[in-house]
Amino acid sequence: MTNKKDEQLEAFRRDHSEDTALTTNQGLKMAEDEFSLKAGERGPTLLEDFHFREKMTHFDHERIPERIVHARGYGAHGEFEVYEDLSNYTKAKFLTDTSKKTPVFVRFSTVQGSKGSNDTVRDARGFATKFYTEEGNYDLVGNNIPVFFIQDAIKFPDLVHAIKPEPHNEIPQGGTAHDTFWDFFAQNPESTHMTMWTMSDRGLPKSFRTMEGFGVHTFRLINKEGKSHFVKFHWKPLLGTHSLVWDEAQIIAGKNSDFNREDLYESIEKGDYPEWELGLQIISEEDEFKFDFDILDPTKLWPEEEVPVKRVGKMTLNRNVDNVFAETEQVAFHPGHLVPGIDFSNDPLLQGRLFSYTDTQLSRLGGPNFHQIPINRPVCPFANNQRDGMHQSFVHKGQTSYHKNAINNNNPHTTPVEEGGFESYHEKIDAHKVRARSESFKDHYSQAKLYYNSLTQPEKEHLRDGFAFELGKCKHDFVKENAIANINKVDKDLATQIADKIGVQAPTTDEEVKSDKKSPALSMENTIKKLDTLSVAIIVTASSKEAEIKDIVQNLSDNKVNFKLVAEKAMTIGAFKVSETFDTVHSTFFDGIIVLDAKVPLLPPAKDYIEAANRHFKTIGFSKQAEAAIDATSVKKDEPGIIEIDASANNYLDALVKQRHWDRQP
Ligand code: HDD
Repeated sequence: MTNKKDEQLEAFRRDHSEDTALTTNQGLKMAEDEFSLKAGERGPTLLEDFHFREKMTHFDHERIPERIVHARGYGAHGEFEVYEDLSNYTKAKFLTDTSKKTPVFVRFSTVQGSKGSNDTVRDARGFATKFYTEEGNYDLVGNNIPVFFIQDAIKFPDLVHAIKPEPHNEIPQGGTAHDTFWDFFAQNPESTHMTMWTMSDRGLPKSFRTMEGFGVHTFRLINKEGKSHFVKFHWKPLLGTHSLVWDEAQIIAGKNSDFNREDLYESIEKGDYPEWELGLQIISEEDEFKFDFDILDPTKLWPEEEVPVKRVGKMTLNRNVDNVFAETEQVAFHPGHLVPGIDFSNDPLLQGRLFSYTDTQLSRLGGPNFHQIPINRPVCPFANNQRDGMHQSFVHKGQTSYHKNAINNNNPHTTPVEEGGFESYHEKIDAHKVRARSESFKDHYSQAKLYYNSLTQPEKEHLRDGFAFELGKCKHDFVKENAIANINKVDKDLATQIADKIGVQAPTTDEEVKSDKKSPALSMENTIKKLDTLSVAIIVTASSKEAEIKDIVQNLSDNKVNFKLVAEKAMTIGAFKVSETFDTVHSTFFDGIIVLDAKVPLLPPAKDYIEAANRHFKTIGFSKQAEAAIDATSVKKDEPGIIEIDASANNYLDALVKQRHWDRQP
């Protein structure tokens, strides 16, 4: 695969695999790189050792500040193609020309934790996409949750101070199980809706590949005639939206803190390219006030049943980075990176973001020329009169660096709108300056209730347990009580169940939203379920038969199911090399397990494999001769998803595709 971005990056790649002399940064070939220059073999190091000083100075400055939020992230390159010409809505070329493949770079992230935190924490996930279009970079800087905690960007520092580890002890890392978050939640009820999402299974994505993405804000699409439509952007994963369960997420956090990034990296290396469809929800200007929520309020979603999602294109991630620091760490996203045909709405959260993203790069990437870092460069020409600054890497020729000028024929010049120059949407504004929240932004509970109503019973229970875990860890009873009082405004039964679990007074007042309204699209039970790239651990022993393994793995492969053979220790069984062991992987890493030998549970970690798979509602297969293995555990053979497999495991695949057997829930 090569595309314009790939070609551009090629000019910056350095490959030292060929015969390469080690030099200083000035190009001086060095004869020695192991020993500093000393006064005598056993003497002190000399100040004149420029090679030592240069090497050490560079090393001392290798780290840059991590992102203030979304510090832990992982990225990949890919392409986007639009299915149909959307020029009725927008003049953005990457959304109108179906023959174009637009290079993209995507960075997924957790929000709360630091760069070294765990992948499988309970949190929202960032989903930031940079489209390198021929009209400039367009960034869609979204999350895996369609709404946000706050309505006005001026509260972002407060939110982040509350959500991050507490300042006096820097605890907790990666989650929200602490007083300041729940104090914020109770005192700032606009955060209720998003918190319902983060406490639910949505806060525990199984894979970046099985996450939805949302632009969150309402944006505008503008067509050639200057007509505007309101739009919300969605990414719909073609593998469906799937999550971990909490116990599983916690085990994985200990056994593989890189679980999500490894999954993304390896699936791209294998050629199992992750894919998402771009979805648009469109509301015409005339319909702006037709809804029972304000479309400018970022704590509100547009129910898909009321405003359908039109799938307009596909993004495929097909190339891992060459260097994580150079690309993933230095990539700088900004919701204000626009192309003609897309514009902002007056969502006050979006408006404030437009300041913050450039500002943060100045300290993170060390100055105003971060757009020149290879990963950030547009693939189209870019020129203006901005000059100098830290890390300037261009040599601008000529006498002029101002607009307008006659000396250089007024170059670089502006471009008329008809020829592709950007102009902001001509929105009419007639208003008083105020610091205020619009009346239309004041309902914080109806959509929190809509979300809760839309979940299945197991999903509701997971949500309750999420609250109980995170809130239960607070030290102050009044913080817990205030939070329960806030949840009570969504659903009294939910608040009562959580209060019972965390040992505070159940609510006595009846303040909940009275509504049965549901949006089926919000439940992950209604997502796509397919076998593609699911993974299975086949647990074998030295007495397992090659022939038996062969039929099963053939069928799994034919159905695009990944598998690993796992045993007590590394071994070979006929043509099969078993390199994974109970030490190196765990059943939590797989979507299902198959047991092929009655002796398996006699091996202590293996019994845990089977029982963990059972309590995580996964599909467990066993061969006739391994029946006794299941009998030796607490797994009940007559429960859903516990399958005595036929010769090629077809019946196992029928169960595996369901992914979880919630009806096993106690
Ligand atoms: Fe933000 C990073 C997503 C509100 C200020 N944000 C950041 C990233 C994502 C989001 C995905 C990581 C980008 C990357 O991978 O480099 N942020 C969101 C979404 C929001 C949101 C979906 C609400 C709809 N953010 C938001 C507000 C502000 C910020 C209201 C401040 C006014 N966000 C930042 C930031 C970050 C950032 C501090 C940290 C690193 C960076 O920008 O580049 O400026």
